Amino acid sequence: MLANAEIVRRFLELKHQVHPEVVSYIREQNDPTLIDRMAAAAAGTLVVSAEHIPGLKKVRDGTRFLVDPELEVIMGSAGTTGSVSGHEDAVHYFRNRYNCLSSMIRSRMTTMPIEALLKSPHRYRDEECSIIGMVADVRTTAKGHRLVEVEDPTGAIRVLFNKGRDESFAEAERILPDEVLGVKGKLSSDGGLFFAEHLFRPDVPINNAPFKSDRPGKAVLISDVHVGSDTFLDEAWNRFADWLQDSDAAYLLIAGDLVDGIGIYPGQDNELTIKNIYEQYDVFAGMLRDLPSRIRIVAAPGNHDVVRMAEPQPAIPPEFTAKFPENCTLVENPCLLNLQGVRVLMYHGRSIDDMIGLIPGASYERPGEIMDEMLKRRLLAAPYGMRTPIAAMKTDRLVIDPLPEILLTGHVHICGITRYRGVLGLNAGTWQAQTAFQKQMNIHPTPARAFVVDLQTLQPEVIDFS
Ligand code: D5M
Ligand code: FE
Ligand code: ZN
Repeated sequence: MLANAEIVRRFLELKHQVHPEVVSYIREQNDPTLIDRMAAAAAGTLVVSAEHIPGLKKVRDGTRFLVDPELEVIMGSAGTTGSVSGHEDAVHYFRNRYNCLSSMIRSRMTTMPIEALLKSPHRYRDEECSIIGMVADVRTTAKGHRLVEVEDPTGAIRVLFNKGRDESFAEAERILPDEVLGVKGKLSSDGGLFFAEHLFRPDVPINNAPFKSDRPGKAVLISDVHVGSDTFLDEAWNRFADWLQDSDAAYLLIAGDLVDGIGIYPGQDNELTIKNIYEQYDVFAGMLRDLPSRIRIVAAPGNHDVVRMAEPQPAIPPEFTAKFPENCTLVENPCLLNLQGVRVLMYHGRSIDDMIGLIPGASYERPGEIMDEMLKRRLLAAPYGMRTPIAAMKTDRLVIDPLPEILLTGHVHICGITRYRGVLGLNAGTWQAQTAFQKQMNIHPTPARAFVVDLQTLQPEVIDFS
């Protein structure tokens, strides 16, 4: 198998730099002839990128239109999430996650059931083979290697990522509980351990081609309004509302934490200007009513809203939204929207807290990197049972499938932009100034900013109302 460094070196000899995603593609294909063919295709350009991969056509997945909707809720319309129940649903839930994500990996590699390795270890010893498993446990050994227990529906095996294997080890350090991985490697001579050589994630296909609307349309994307908090920035919001009056935006998406809520954290009472939850939603409703009625508004809940914490979170129920304007659609968290054919996956982003704690080098200052990690794993939230409560249902709504053109998150109150294999990731900041708690945690919000995305070009713009 070709190593990353070897691939890069051979391109350099041919006077080319090479994009990292091309390196991982060639490594996965394990076809050295690709290097010369691609270098030839890229003659005259310095950097070899995915567009030079022979025979690789940009593809879009799935049908865009049954009819020709302006706004369609593809997944997560109000009332679609079920109640949380028992142990059996957790089994269904993880099986569904495994099935969805393993099939994404299996389309790129030939794998065998873990059971086959366990049953005839002598047969597979010293032979390179591949498995796909969900991470049941992951830890760093005393010697600094990564030891991962992976499970498929047939069995479980311990996988060792040696810290000396530089390239796969950096990824191994980022393995999260309950993500699904493909691993290529060799069985130990006693059959008790699998030595990993390479790690594969479900990932976004390298030839993913985002859909662009064929007619004009702009969407404004925000999050974390926190109405009712004494740090809610009403003047900045008013400037935003004035700006919307004159803008040509057709959609306004709000990714949760619409209000500050009641009893969300200890001592919150002292930081509320509106201490009644109904009143908080009524004031928020009034703010939406003041926006142009031509704008289609979509609002989802976050962890400060009145619905259950466990994700998927239901839409805000009607008893709180009686005063909301008719142009506002209430949806669940997460939800998948279709705006003129452009798909937006909107997720509040609670799992970002968990991922920042688990991924070496991750920071609240750079939420875009976390969105890349979500896309690589094709999961909005990987670990089960940490700070992000997950409602185990028959299907895993936190799997990213189908791929959206835009992934919108919030929660961390810091703006971030990323573009990962054609998917635009936006973390939309907040309308709340730094709270005492955030000051204590050394979190520096970037408040009062809105993203505007042109649906014809998928180019984002940030507008600052602070
Ligand atoms: O979250 C706003 C920001 O504050 C987000 O970055 C997470 C952080 N936060 C919120 N609660 C906690 C706790 N309990 N521990 C650590 N960090 C936290 P919001 O959902 O708006 O409160
Ligand atoms: Fe928030
Ligand atoms: Zn939040």
